[in-house]
Amino acid sequence: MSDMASQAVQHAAEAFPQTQELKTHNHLIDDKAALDAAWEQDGYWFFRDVLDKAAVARLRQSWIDELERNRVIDPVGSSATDKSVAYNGGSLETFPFRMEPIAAKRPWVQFVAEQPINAFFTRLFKDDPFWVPVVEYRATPPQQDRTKSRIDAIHQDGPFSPGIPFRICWIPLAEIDADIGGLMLAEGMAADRVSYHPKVEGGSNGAIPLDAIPADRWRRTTYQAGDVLLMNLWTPHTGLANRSDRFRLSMDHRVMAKGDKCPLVGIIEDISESHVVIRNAQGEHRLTIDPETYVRNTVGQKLNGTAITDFHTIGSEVIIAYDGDRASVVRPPH
Ligand SMILES: O=C(O)CCC(=O)C(=O)O
Ligand SMILES: [Fe+2]
Repeated sequence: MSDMASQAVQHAAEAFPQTQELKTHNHLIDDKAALDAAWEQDGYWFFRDVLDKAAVARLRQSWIDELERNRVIDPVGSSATDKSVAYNGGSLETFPFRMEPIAAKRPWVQFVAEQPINAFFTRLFKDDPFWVPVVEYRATPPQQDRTKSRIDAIHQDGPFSPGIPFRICWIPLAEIDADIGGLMLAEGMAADRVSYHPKVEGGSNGAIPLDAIPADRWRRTTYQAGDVLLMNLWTPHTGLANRSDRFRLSMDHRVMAKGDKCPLVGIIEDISESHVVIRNAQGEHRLTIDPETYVRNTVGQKLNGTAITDFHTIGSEVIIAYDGDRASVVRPPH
C-alpha cells in the first residue's frame, strides 16, 4: 500500500464517528402529541419489535430466493434466516445490486396488506396508511474494498422530494449488527428543516460532509426483524458499509397518513415539457409543468426541456406532488 493510500485508510477510520443507541418510541404509541413532538425534536421514531415476525419472514423470502438464485448464499432449506444469511463467496459479477428482480415483483404490496402490518400503521397514524410506491430493496453483500469508507453518503431525503411530506420507513428484515452496518442517523437535526447539502454545479445537491454534523449526534442500534425506523425527511442519515461475512437485508419505503396531503400516483397517459396526464383508480388527472417544477430522474437530477419526455414516458408509473393543477414534483418510483 502506498503512503498516500495508507493515509487515506487512516483518515477514513478516524473520521468514523462514535455512535450512540437510537431512542425507542414504543411508549409514545397512542399519544399523538408526544409522537409529533418527538418527530420534530428527535427527527425519527424507532419502534422495537412491533411488526409481525411471520409477515416480515414472508417478505424476507423474496430476498432469500433472489440470493439463492444468484448462488451467493448456500441453500437455506428449513434453517432460520432472521439472523441473516452468510455470503458464500460466490461471484458478484452479475449480482443485481439494485435488486431489480425483487422490485419487479413488488413484494411490498402484499406485505403492507398483511393484517397485523396494516393494523400497526393504522394504530400509529390513527388513520389508514398511504404507501408511496418509492421502495428500495437492499441485499448488501460484504464490502469488497475495505479501504473504502464505511459511510455510503450522508444525505437528507427532503431536498430530493420537496412537497411530498412522507415519512421514510426503513425496515430491517433480519438482524443488522454493528458489523453488518445498516442505517446511521443524526438525532435532533430535523426541526429547522435546513438542508445541509452543499450545492454543486447545475444546482444539484452534493453529499453532506461528515463535519457538517456535530459528532455526538450519530445514532444506530442492532436492528432486528420486527423493528421499524420512521425518519423525518430532514434527518441526515447514511447507510453503513457491511464489514461482516453476511448479507444486509432491508427495505426502505415511504409512508404517510391517508389524511395528509398525499401525492398522486398513476400511469402516464400523456406528457410534454408543460403538462402531464396520469391515470389511476380515481380517474384521469391533468397537471401543468413549469420551469420551477422539480421533474427528476432516479438519482434526483432535475430534468429540463426534452430530457423530461426522454425519461418520463407514456405507460410508466409516476408520483406527483401538486398545488391546485400545478405539478410541483414529478418523480419515478425508484
Ligand atoms: O438503507 C440504506 O442504506 C439507506 C436508506 C435510506 O437512505 C433511506 O431509506 O432513505
Ligand atoms: Fe435516505
